[in-house]
Amino acid sequence: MTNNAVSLLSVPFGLGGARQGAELGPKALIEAGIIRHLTKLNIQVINEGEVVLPPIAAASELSAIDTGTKQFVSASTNLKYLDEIIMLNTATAERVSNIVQQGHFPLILGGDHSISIGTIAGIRRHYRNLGVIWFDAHGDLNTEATSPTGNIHGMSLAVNLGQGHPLLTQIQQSAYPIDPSKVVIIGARSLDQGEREYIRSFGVTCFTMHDIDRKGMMRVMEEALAIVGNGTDGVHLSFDIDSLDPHEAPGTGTPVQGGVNYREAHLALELMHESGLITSAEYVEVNPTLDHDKRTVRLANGLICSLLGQTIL
Ligand code: EXY
Ligand code: MN
Ligand code: MN
Ligand code: MN
Repeated sequence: MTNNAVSLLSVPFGLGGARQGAELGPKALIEAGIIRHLTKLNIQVINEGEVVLPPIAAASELSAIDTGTKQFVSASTNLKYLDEIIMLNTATAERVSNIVQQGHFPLILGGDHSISIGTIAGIRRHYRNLGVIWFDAHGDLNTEATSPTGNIHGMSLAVNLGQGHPLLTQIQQSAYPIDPSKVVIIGARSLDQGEREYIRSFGVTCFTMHDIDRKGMMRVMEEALAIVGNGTDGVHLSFDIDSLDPHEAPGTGTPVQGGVNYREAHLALELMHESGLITSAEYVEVNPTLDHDKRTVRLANGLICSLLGQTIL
């Protein structure tokens, strides 16, 4: 990564998740000093401000245009907050695309993981062969047909691979598709049946916690980076803080025990930095209302710094 300039974009949105609070993530990360920390690493940080959800009247208009008939699509589906998520991600894609256009490194602060529908849509307008590293306890590979909850943060990787509700997949219109064989999930330990089937049939690579236990994080990252670096022209990191163990990162809405530990996570991000492959990143699912001692916010800030070149010595 060139690291000349990092454009920091906040997406304070939490309606894609199961509980409130992820919308407070960006503010907490900034208050904990992320801009100061990155500046200390000699990185020029441009604070691009927030993506705000346009008024919902506009959302219903957009849905009406796209469907031709319906006023509110949410009424016709089990997907929660579909109108809001379409609006938010359409706006996010535009903002992220502009950042890439300017040649800056997009660093996006979420927000729940549904925001990656917009971030990756924006990035993909500029990369013909984008690789993706998806750090997560979950697969986020559900669709309307397989989701046990209707929460769209559990569907965002599927949407990015072209699967799911047409009003979500159309946000990527005019962008290059992502090849599932260039997508690597790391840290998974909670996969629904439909997600397992998707991983097998579409050739997504998934390093589960079992693989991390057996091979160690070092080897997992070497294999992951070899996959996403092969024949791609950019690699996006989508980092869900719930990939970490809840002891290390309690401040998240869908914690799953048995996760990545503090040093494994730092090692992974240090290796991503060393690889020079990462061209954009987002950090999502930090929920400050569940983070009573600010442990998760501090850890997330440290993990951003590791990705962008901070070393111990
Ligand atoms: N698989 C479950 C669902 O689809 O509802 C849980 C998804 C949680 C998604 C989190 C953010 O990564
Ligand atoms: Mn996720
Ligand atoms: Mn997750
Ligand atoms: Mn989780």
